[in-house]
Amino acid sequence: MTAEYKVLGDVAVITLANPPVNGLGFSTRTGITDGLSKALEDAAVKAIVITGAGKAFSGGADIKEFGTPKALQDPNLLSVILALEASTKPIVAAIHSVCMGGGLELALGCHYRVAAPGTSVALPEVKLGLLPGAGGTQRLPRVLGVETALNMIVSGEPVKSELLASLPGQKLFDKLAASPESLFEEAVEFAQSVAAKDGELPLVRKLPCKHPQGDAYFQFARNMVGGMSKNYPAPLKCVDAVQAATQMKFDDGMAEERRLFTALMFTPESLALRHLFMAERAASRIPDVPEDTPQRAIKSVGVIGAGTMGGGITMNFLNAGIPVKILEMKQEALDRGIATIRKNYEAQVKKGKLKADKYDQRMALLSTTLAYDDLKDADLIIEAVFEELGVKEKVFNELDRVAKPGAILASNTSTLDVDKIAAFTKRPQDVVGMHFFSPANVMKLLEVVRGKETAKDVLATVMAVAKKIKKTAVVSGVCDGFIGNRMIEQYSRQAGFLLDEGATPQQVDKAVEKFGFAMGPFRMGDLAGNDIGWAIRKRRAVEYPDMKYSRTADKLCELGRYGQKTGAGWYDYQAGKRDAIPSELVNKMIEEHRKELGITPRKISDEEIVQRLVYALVNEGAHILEDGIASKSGDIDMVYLTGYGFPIWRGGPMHYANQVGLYNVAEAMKRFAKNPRDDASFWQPAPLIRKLVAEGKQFS
Ligand code: T1G
Repeated sequence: MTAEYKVLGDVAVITLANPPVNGLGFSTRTGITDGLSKALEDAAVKAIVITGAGKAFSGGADIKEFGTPKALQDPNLLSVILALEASTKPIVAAIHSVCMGGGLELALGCHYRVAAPGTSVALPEVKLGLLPGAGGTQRLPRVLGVETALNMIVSGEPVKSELLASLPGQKLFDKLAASPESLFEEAVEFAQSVAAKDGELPLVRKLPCKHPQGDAYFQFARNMVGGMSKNYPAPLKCVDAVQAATQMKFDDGMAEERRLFTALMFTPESLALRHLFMAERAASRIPDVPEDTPQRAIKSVGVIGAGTMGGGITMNFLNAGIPVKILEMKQEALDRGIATIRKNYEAQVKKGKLKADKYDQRMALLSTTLAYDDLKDADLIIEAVFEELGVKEKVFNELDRVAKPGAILASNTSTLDVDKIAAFTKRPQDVVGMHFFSPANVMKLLEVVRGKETAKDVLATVMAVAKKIKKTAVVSGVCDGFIGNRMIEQYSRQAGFLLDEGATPQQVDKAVEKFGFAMGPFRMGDLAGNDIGWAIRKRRAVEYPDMKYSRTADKLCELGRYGQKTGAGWYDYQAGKRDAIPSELVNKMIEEHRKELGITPRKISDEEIVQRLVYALVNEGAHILEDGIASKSGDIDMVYLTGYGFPIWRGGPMHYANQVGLYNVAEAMKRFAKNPRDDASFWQPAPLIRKLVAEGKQFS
């Protein structure tokens, strides 16, 4: 069992011991009820303390158990909490570090709660598309008040224990320990003090739960969360559950919470969010790199290039407290780069997102140079220079000359071959790709591109650095476009073919934005710059002459319509505005082009638009798995979610394909392959998809 029992004098101690975060899985729940029985049977025991070993009191129900029989196996969490409430001896929860979800619900079933300062307290179930399902919606309002509790439940965000303990009239914490170090001792003393008390033991369930404005408040709350909830139901159900706490007897409120929770458990949105919770953490695990691989110390970073990417990359490290030296060839380039970094920080200070002293601290970590030799002590050097192999060669020749042995040499390239770049040095084992996404200080995604000689400790180090700078790092092998850009290539091709066949840019964009993408392909092109895709297509036309494309995008660029930066792209824009206005000129150009191709435009459904764009991602993603470029389908989902605006409540392209059913996806692909205007060879379902369909399996 993963809960330990011991007796200290007249106090029994039950310690949750299920690393890493004391998830309340079956073995832990059994350990708690076993310990409780022993304590109740032991006459010498006058009081009980429940605490958590390691880095958490408890991170909640064991998410890994969800959907398995164990999750409901008795003693289930509800029955454990009822047993705590029914105890005839006082139970004190000694809470430290992390007290979340079912962990907080467990503590609310205790008679008393003593917390260490600095403890993160949350009911984050809504982030999993759920709501607290073990009494959190019924008990938390009783100890914190309806509004504070509802805010915590609907946001899922953690609040520090000392802030909650300071709220007037709060009954969540009976005592705030002086420090995390003294928590346990103070909790034991507190238990001894209440053991001596006569009278009924306090139960949260018996506290009143009302809101003075009643229904009017909850209507207001529904309006507030309505926006968040248009794509997934959980936030509004949270409001329903808390309102039930103010209108029903406790046990009826609990039954209502259970009904609402159970209904959410198997919604596609919750399945998607739980998949992503696991996929995000699994992405940091590289199959052939043991988790205990020693890492290189990264105490200082060099960045080459003070342009948009170099500046953004630099900010990530400054934000994490890591000193950065930026190298440029000319002083004015350095001055421009530093000015941009300052402007970004000053904007954050102005918005109240960054304290002025923190801004100063970060800028104090920044230095500049015009000489490669000044990078000789850097532990990690990242180049963000012009995307041209010849330029990279010069940079890496210099780095090979000046960098200290063991320094990690990283390229921010988004399309070039990392193996070729590594070959510009005598230390290919120290070379890796770190592909940041623009704006590099904002976008969470980092593609870590491993060359065939990249050392395992270099990978382990870069993955740890990524976590430190708050990036979602995904390892990619070396191929054209790595994972994300290789997939968006197929997505963009389909978008072009759809125009040739009869759709308009606004119809395609609206269809995918209704599906949930942050931005459709054409609005995205206008934002990022249509000339970027144009340059890539020109390069690819040489490398892959038989790759079929629609010519519309090229024709657009030949008109100089690169997008917002030229004031016109797929859409028209009014000066200084970013609102995309459907362009008569462009739609005429598309019609003319159809005539040149001899195509009679046809009406294309939104469903076909979404399927051709999303399944193009899925088919290419399957090839990426077959080629070993990505090691797991969850990695591909993380890339597309954090780098390309795939709707989070759909779990990523590969998870979405699983939910649609790979058989149905394959059948759609076969239909698209029959379309003479399309690319029949591309639409052959990838061998991996055919294999999974034949075996009745899914992407794992
Ligand atoms: N269950 C199982 N494993 C969990 C877990 C959980 N609740 N929380 C974390 N882990 C694993 C995680 O997968 C990873 O392991 C390792 O712990 C470290 O995680 C009935 C239904 C607690 C703040 O949503 O927010 O209770 O994958 O890298 O940065 O109402 O984990 O690497 O092997 O995130 O220090 C509600 C989710 C559950 C909390 C720690 N609870 N966890 O952050 O470490 S539903 C949550 C977190 C519930 C009840 C309902 C964070 C953390 P591995 P990590 P961290």
